[in-house]
Amino acid sequence: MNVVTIGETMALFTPDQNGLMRYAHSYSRKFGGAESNMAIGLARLGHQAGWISRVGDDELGKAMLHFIRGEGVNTDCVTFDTEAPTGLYFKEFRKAGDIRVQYYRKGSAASRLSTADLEEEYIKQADYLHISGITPALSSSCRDMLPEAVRMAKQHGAVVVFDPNLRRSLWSEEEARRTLLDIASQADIIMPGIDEGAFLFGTEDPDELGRLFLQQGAAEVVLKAGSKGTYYFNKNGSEFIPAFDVETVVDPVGAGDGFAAGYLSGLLDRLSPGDAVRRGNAVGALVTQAEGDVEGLPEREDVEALVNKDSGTED
Ligand code: KDG
Repeated sequence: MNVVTIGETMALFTPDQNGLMRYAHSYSRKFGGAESNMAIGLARLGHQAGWISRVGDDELGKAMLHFIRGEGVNTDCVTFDTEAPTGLYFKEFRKAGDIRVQYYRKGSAASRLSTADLEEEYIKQADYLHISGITPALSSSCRDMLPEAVRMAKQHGAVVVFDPNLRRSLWSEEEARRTLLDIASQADIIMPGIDEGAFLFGTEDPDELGRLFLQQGAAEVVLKAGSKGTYYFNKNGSEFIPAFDVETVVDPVGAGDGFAAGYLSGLLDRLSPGDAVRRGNAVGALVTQAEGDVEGLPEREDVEALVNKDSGTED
């Protein structure tokens, strides 16, 4: 397995018409969750990804598992929880550029994930363990689980990749800051957005943030500046890789997960850090071109076409 990830995926409902959701009568049902979005992105690029989670023992949980497995992600460590439902989330498109997310996930099956869900034999197969800052916000058992997953991964030589994915609605600022900084100190690669860096360290200056995250313990810092591009830092220096121009953004949700998939795909293919970031930027940009968290995740040839259009070559 190239990458193993852990986290909650929810059934995602999007009203079939734009505007205030209170007027919506019909919805499209999709699925979304930062970690499985990333895993699907990797699978679509031809890599082997595994996802650890719990889903409700209900129709949505079953459909979700079929969907994610059908996308080529290994789900051997996903279990059905008979005592809690699959979490839900709604994505309301009020008007262009105004998208709001509403969760119904408290007490969900995945919020009951705990160290008991971690199989060392499974995690041991991974070259990379990918975790996000959403998981510790779900419950105390989820919060306790992550350090144990990190321990298992490190013990077997896997690289720990952390995407802070700050979700303010899930916890208090103080708890979020403390926990995310703690996990950041255990990660080998950290992939925050500038806004998340600002939340954690009180500055939006990219160089300052790069320095602070390196100081915090990461060997590589990949700092996402949205439609501008991405900064990369390691102990040898830094580089800025501009974003790709895309047509109108249809749906930006999931672009960061696409970025993570593209970046990890680049590392797995042994690209230079700059080229891996470029691939991440390309995948992130393509995700924004389709509605849904995973529907825009590209196949390898689409990523290469975008990268090559801009630079002439990729590898
Ligand atoms: O990054 C996209 C995620 O925000 C979305 O899939 C839902 O996992 C999700 C979350 O917790 O917000």
